[in-house]
Amino acid sequence: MDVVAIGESMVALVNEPSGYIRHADGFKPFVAGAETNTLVGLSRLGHKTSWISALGTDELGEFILHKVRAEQVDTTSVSMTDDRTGVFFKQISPDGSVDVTYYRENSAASRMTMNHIDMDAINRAKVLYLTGITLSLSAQTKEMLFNVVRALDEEVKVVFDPNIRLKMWSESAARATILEFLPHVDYLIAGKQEIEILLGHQDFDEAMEKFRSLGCGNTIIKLGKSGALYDIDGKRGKVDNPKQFDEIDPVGAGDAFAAGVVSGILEDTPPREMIRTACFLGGYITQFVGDYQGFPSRGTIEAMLDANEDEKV
Ligand code: KDG
Repeated sequence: MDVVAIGESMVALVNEPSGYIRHADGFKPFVAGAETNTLVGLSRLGHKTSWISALGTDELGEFILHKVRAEQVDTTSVSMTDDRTGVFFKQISPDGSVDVTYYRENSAASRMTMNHIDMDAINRAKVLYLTGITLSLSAQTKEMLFNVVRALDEEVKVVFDPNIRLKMWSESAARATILEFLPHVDYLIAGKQEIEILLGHQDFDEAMEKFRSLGCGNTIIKLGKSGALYDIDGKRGKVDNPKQFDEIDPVGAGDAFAAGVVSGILEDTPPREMIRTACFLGGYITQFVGDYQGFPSRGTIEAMLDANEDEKV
């Protein structure tokens, strides 16, 4: 396996027409989960991916399983349990902002423990992809994730996106837990607001130093429409977004960006090129409703990046 990820996926119900849910005529179901979004992207790029999670033995769980499997993500490590599958409503408000309402407390995934984890399978992968969402689900999933990274072989690279969801935990709880987790991380991918939450400032050079001193050797900081900064293998730089896209649904952008980074790690892509592709993917995906539905094929990415390079010449 190239990449294994552990995390919760839920059914997202998105109102139609878009706007306030109070005026909805119906809801369309989508699979949503930061880790599966990234795995689907990686799978569409041709990498071998596997997802570890728990779902309820219910129709929502089956819905998720069918969709994720259809994307060639291996689901043999997904446990079907007696708890419920999580669900949430996602409203794309008239001003374009996104509002989510979760119904995920005591969900099947929030009750995962080390009993759901096959460490041998994880240790055979090249990359383990994790997000802070799993640290925030419950005390039990937090303990599980710390145990996983402690039992991990050194050769497996941990890529981590804090994905701080303030509906899940407070800033102080997120800060304390994530800073404790970082020594186990090889590549941190964080947004600028997350740097502020973690360190109380947005001095990005200082942030990179700090993360390195904590034991996390590589940092990527996402700057939204302004591109991204990186400190990878001792090389630092800034990449502008190769293209600006018309945004319809921003959710999933960070997960597509992460797919670009993980794919670059797997293919040994030089840092600047890796981050340029990640920025492209993060922007591209926002043109489509749904977290991963619009994720492009490798051919589309290469053609658009090449065309863009030509325009600049
Ligand atoms: O990154 C997108 C995810 O945030 C979304 O799909 C839902 O996983 C989710 C969460 O926990 O918010």
